[in-house]
Amino acid sequence: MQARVGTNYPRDMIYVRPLVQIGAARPGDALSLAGGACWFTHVELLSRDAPPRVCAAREAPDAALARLTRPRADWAGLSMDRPRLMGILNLTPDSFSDGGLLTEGAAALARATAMAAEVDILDVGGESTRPGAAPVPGDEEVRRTVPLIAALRCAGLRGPVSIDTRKALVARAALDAGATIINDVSGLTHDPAMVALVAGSRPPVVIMHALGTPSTMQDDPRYDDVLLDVYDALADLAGRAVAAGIDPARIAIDPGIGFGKTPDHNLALLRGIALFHGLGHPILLGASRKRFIGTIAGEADAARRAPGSIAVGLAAFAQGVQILRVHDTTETAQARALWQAVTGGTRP
Ligand code: HH2
Repeated sequence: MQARVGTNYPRDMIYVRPLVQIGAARPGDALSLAGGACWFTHVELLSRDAPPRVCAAREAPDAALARLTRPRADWAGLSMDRPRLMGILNLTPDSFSDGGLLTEGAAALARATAMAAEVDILDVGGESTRPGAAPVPGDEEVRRTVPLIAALRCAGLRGPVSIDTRKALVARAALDAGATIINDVSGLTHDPAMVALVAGSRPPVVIMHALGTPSTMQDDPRYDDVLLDVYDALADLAGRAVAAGIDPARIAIDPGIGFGKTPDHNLALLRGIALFHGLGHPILLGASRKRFIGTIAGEADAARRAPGSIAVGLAAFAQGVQILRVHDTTETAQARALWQAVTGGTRP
C-alpha cells in the first residue's frame, strides 16, 4: 500500500519542528507556541533528503514561525491555550476496549453525564473503527448515537458534543439532535457528502489521518517517512477542506494513531508530534488504550492500559497538543490537573 496521499512536495522541502518546552524559566527570546503555555527557542529542521539539523528558532523561515506561534482561535467554544480532554462514549457492541458497555440507553446517559463533569468535550460514536472492523450502515449508526445526544441536550448539557462518524447522514442527524463537532477518522474522504455538510453547517471538525480503511489499514502499512508523510497528507486534507469553503479556524487535525500505523510509526509520530503545529490548527491526539501501548507495556487487556495512555497523553501535552481523546476520563483528568500544577501552566 502506498503511503503518500496526493502530495507533490519537493524532496528538499524544509519542515520545522519546534523543540517545545514549558515552565517559567523562559529565555527572553523564546517564542510562544500557538498562544499556549509552551514555548521554544530552537527548532529541528527536517527534510526528506538531508539529515535533521537543530538551529535557533529565528533561523527558521518567517512563514513557518508565524504558523507555529499564532494563537489558535477558540475551537468549539473552548480556548486552545490549555490542555483539553475529549471523553470517549462508544455506543457500539464491538469497540476494541469498551464495546458493549454502553449499548443500553440509561447506562449510556448515566456514564455520559458523569463524564461530562470531567472533560471538555464528549465524543459519541456508533461505529467501531478498530483494525478489521466491519462497516456499520448509516441508519444503524444513527439509531445508536442520536438518542443519547438528544437525551444529553434534554437533560440540560450545554458543553460541546462531538459525533465520531465518517458518514454525512449520521453527522447531519447528530447535528440536528444537538451535536456541535464532527470527528471524522477518514479526514472527510470516506463520504463525498461530508465536505459539503461541514462547509454548509459550519461545525468545528476533526480531520484525522488514516492510511486505508479500518478493514485493511493494518495490512503492512508503509511510509517513506511517516512523520513527514502524515504531515503532508494532513496539509493536503486541510487544504482541500478550506478550498471547499470550510473555515480554517474550525479545523483541528489529528495524526491518527493506530490508523494504518505500526508501533514504530506510532512512536515516530508521538516523538515528532510538535511538527504538526506547523499546520496552524489545534492538534487532537487519540492514543488512549491503543494496541501499541499494550505491546510496549505488556498489557493484553485494553481496559487496563490507563497508565500507559496517561503517560502518552502527558508527553503530548508537554509538546503543546491541545486536545486528548481518552477513555479513562477520571484518571486522565486527575493527571492533567497535576501536570498543570507541576509545569506551572493554567489550571482548568
Ligand atoms: N480513534 C478511534 C476512534 N475515533 N477519532 C480521532 N479523532 N482520533 C482517534 O485516534 C480515534 C478517533 C478508535 O478508538 P476507539 O473509539 O476507542 O475504538 P473503536 O474504533 O473500536 O470504537
